[in-house]
Amino acid sequence: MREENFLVFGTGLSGAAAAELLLKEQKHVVLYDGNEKLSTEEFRRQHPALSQVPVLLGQELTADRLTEFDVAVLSPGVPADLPLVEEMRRAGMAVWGEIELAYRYGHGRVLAITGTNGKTTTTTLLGEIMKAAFSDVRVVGNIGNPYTREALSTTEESVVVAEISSFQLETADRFCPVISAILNITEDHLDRHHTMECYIEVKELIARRQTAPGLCVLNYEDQELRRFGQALEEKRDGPRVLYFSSSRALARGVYLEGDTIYLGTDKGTERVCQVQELSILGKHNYENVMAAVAMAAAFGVSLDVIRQTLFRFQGVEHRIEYVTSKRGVRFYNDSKGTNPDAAIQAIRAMNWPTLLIGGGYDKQSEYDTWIRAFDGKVKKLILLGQTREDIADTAVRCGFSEADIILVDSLREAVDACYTNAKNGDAVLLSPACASWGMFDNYEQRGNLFKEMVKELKE
Ligand code: UMA
Repeated sequence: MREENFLVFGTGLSGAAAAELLLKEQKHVVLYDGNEKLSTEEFRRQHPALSQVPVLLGQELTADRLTEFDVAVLSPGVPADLPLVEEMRRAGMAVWGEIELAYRYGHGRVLAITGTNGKTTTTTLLGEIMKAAFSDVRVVGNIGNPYTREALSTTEESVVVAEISSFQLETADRFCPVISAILNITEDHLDRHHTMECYIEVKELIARRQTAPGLCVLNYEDQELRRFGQALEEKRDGPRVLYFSSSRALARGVYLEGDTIYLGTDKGTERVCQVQELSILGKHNYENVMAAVAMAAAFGVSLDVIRQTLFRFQGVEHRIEYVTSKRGVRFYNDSKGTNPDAAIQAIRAMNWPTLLIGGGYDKQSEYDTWIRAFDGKVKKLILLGQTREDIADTAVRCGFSEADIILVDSLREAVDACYTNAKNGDAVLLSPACASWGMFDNYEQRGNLFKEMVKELKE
C-alpha cells in the first residue's frame, strides 16, 4: 500500500510531533483539527518547522478530500470510532495511531507500560533505572513526550521506555514491545471505550503482537490480569509472563512480604529492598516499584543498579506531591488523580484530617467507592467542575454530611475555601478523581496553578 500522503488528525503535542517526523521523511502532510476555533497563526508560531504544512480546521476537511490521503495518523485524544475516522476507512485510508507511526519509523528495544494507574510513576522509575544502565534511553508516550518526537533519532542501541494509554493502544497495530506491563485495570475512560469489557480488551492490546522470548509483566492481585496471564501462557508462541504481587510470595516474580520486596527467579530468591528505604509511599507505589523491578531485571539490569536507582527515586510531580505548609496546614497536589481509583490511593496516603478538592470533567465514572474510602478523614469536601453536583449527590447518598460539602466555581475559590476552613494539623489535598479538561488544558496546568495559589496564601 502507498504510504506517501498523510493526514495528521489533531494539532496538539502528538499531532505536531507526528507531522514533523513525516516532513523529515519527505512525506506529504496535511494537519487537521476538529476544533475550528483554533488559531492557525498561533499554531505556526509555536511550530515554525511546520510553517509550510496546510492546516484544515472543522468543516474545511470535506469527505471528497479524503481520497487525497493514504494514511490518517490519529492523536490519542481522537476516538478510533469517530464517524469521521470511519469515513476515512471507507475512503480507503489506513488509520494509524501516533504510537504506531513512531514505532514504524523508530529503532531499538521498547519497554511499554500501561494500566489505569501508576503508569507515569512506573515509567519514570524504569526510565531512571535504564539510564543508569544504558547510554541511550528515551522516555516517551503518554508521559508527555510524544514517541514520534524521538523515533527518528533512535538506533538499534536505543532503549525506549514508553508510557502507553488505552487511547494510544486503540490504534497500535504493529507496535510490539520486548517487555510490556499492565499494572492494574480499574474503571476509567468509559466515555471513550463505552464498556469495561472494551476498556480491558484495549489495555490487553499492549501484548497482542508479543511472542516468546518477549515478556509481559502483570499484577497477580488483579483478577482480570491473572486471567489474561493464563490466556497468554496457553497461547501458542505467546510471550512469557512474569507477575508481581503485593499480597503473596511468588516462586518466580517480584513480591512484597512484610516490609521487604523480593525477586524470585529460576536461580532462587533475592531481597531487593525494604519499603522504608524508598521515598515514595503507599502500597500502590510499592506495586509500581515491583513492576519496574520486574521489567528491568528481565531486561538484564543488575540488582545493584536497580537498587541504587530505587533509593534515589523521589516520585513524580502532581502525584501526591507535597507542596508546602502554611499556618500548620500541609498542602498536597494530586492533580494526576484523574479517576476515582487514583484518588482513592491519595486519600489513603493522608494521615491527617483532610480538606479535599475534587471534581472536574465528566468521564462518566462512579464515585461511591472513592467516597467510601474517605474513612472519616475528609472534614470538608470542596467540589468544582462539571461533575460537582454528581459527586455531591453521591457523597450525601454515602452518608457524607451535606453541611461539609462546599460547591465552588473555580480553583481559586476552592483553595480559599480550604484555607478558611483548615486548622493547624489539617491537610489540604487536591485530588479531583476527574480529568481537568473543560477548565484546564491538562492536569499539569491544574496542578501548577494549585501550587502557585497555595504558595501565594498569606501565613
Ligand atoms: N481533537 C480533535 N478531535 C477529537 C479529539 C481531539 O480534533 O475528537 C484535537 C483537539 O482539538 C486538539 C488535539 O486533537 O487540538 C489534541 O490531541 P490530543 O487530545 O491527543 O492531545 P495531545 O496534545 O496530542 O496529547 C496526547 C495525550 N492526550 C490525550 O491522550 C488526551 C497526552 O496524554 C500525551 O501526553 C501526549 O499526547 C504525548 O504523547 C495526556 C492525557 O491526558 C497526559 N492522557 C490520558 C490520561 O493519562 O488519562 C489518556
